[in-house]
Amino acid sequence: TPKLSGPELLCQLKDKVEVATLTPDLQPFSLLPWATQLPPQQLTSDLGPYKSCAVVSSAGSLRYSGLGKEIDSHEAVLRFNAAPTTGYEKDVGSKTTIRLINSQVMASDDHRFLSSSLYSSGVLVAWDPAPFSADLTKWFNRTDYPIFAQYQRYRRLHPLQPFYILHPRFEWQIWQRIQDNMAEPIQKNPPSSGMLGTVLMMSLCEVVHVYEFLPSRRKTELCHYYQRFYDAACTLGAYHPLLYEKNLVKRMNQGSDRDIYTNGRVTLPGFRKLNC
Ligand code: NCC
Repeated sequence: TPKLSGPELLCQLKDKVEVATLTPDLQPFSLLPWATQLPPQQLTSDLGPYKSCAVVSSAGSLRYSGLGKEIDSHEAVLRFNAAPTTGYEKDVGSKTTIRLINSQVMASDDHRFLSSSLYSSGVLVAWDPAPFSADLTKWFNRTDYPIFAQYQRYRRLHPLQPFYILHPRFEWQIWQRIQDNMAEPIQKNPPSSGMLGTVLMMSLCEVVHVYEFLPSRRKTELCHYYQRFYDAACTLGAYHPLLYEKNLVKRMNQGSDRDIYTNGRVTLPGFRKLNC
């Protein structure tokens, strides 16, 4: 396979990946009473367009970064899973426009998803590692974690907070972009939340800044900026094809290598701004 340039990769991503969310009209959900809890419109028609956006990875290297002010200066900020802002404002800011969560966070007792105030600000977007086919009925019958039961409970407790579920097609379309641009076969697991969130924001924003997804000089084995837990696999990947995701993002980066090294910052154009 020929190695595509950064602009070619960006156009491929724009053309072949669609940020789709579940709507009440989709089968098998349309047959279930709770389908009316799903947002009637696509996320991309409800949110944005935003001028400048920040995607804040949860990496340990954000600790002592002092990037908080810069992150909050963006019009919209996306965070992941259980990543807090309280107590870490100096390094990660305090604004949360969108929180992207995996189904494990929704289902596990330690995260107290239904009761913690961590999840109550901004727009929630959830995803679950679906079977490769992205067939909705197959997925519905075999979700990785009980995403739908938890979704219904959360909606009943917080009926006014916008809450979307990503269509599994989205995760596998991105996976395919990663695979098609790598010489070797990659593991058939969906991309990390970091990669999904980055592409999500590219579809809503004119420009996207991703923080500490490509590690800076602060690179550390500390897994998350908010936890005393060390594991190099958090940065390099194990289940997720994280190293391949990072390789792709590095190739698409329009900022300088120095920006990565000193600030852990990558700059990506929004899809709307691209001339393909
Ligand atoms: O760790 P996690 O992700 O919540 O981090 C969010 C995204 O930030 C990027 N990251 C994180 C740490 C690090 N050192 N370097 C990074 O680049 C990654 O892009 C990551 O996706 C996930 O992708 O949803 C993940 O979730 C956790 C876990 O489920 C949640 O944190 C809740 O506890 C997964 N960990 C486990 O399953 C043990 C992780 O593999 C991926």
